[in-house]
Amino acid sequence: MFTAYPMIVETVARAGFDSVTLDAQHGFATFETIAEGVAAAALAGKPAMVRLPLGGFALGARALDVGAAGLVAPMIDTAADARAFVDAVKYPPVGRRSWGPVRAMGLTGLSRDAYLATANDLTLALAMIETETALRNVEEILAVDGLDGLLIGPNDLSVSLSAGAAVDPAHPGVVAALAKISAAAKRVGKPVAIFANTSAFASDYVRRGFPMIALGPDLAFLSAGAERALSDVFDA
Ligand code: 3PY
Ligand code: MG
Repeated sequence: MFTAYPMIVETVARAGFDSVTLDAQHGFATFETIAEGVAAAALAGKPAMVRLPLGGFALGARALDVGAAGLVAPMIDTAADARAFVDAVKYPPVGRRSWGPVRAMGLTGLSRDAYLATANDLTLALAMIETETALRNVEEILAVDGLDGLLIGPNDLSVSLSAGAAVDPAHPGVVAALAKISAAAKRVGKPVAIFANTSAFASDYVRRGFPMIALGPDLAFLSAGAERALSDVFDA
């Protein structure tokens, strides 16, 4: 979600999605609005994920502390990038996450010991694969212990594969990459999610078997609803 205003997060969370993702890379999410957004999603009974800014792993650990259910790290190009991400957001022995999940314990109702024992499994760390370099290194990235899965960014991937010529998630190189990434992830038993710009792309990704699809952004829902409301009045 681009907007991080709690009422909008709650409204989208109530629309039937399994979870919402607050975007601190391109959207307006900050630590304060992540804290509010996680609570707003919880009111709707839904988990909230957070997409981090580039290299913003410290924000990721703080987002988990206030109850985010998972994190999406953009532009992970190498196993070392993935390792740095995991180090910041998973507790030992997997990573080096620092202790302080006061709000997360409140939201989950877990005691300190229970939270420490389960947090690494209960919180998702997903690495975005969205460059030609990441595509080349996808097997090494997937092999990083503690990394739970991948999320494909087809827009950036198309920009990278076309050497900056186009933003086109239907680019043949991107379509070929979907199969390559999915096959590599299947071999190690990790899930692959994907971002869909439109419902048509999302339907295609459902047909291709992606278990998790990030459909959005919320501003597109708002503008589609506004346009339809107007056309229902004047074009009917
Ligand atoms: C991409 O497609 O590049 C994304 O990051 C989706 O948000
Ligand atoms: Mg991207």
